[in-house]
Amino acid sequence: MSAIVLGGGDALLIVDPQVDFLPGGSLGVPQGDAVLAPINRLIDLYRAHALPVYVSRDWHPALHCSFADQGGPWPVHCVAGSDGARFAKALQLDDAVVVSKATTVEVDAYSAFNGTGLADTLRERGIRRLVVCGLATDYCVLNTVVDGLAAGFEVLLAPEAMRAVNVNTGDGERALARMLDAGAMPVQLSNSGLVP
Ligand code: VGL
Ligand code: ZN
Repeated sequence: MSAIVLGGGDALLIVDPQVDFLPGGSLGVPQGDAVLAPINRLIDLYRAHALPVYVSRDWHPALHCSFADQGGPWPVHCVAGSDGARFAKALQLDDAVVVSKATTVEVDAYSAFNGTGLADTLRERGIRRLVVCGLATDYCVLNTVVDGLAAGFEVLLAPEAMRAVNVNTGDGERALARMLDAGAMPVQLSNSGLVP
């Protein structure tokens, strides 16, 4: 299978690769650390083509409505400025564009497009196609992909570079099926780049 040709309209979007979502973190995703090596390969690939890298981060206020102590579904995680909100140290994100999301106390936002202006930012830069990867498949990746497609972007998915929380068994597989259903295309990393 021949590699997908990357060019001017392409960008990489890494969703929430943060310490709290890694094993040992307050909302640790099972095998979440398995995404780090493939994400670094994606970063290298996009940099080699001089293409931009975007990285979103969950960036909650201390009393966020999604936290269990405020009546929400999740343990406290990714409080803005905290150690748990930092990007995984193993990632080479130096020149990535950072998109902070879910920053308001009273609303949660799983999607990197929700309330961030990301769609306009990407359009202004001529970006038409994204590879999306990161954490977690069944929440922030899913919602980011669905919103990105609805906003008119072509979306490629790198399943090897994402992992699911799986609150219910099978959530990750169902999320993947929904993303493909919505029009995303799965890709794999190979020595020659991205292949369908
Ligand atoms: C996420 C649960 C709560 C995610 C964020 O990044 O997928 N999941 N907040
Ligand atoms: Zn969150």
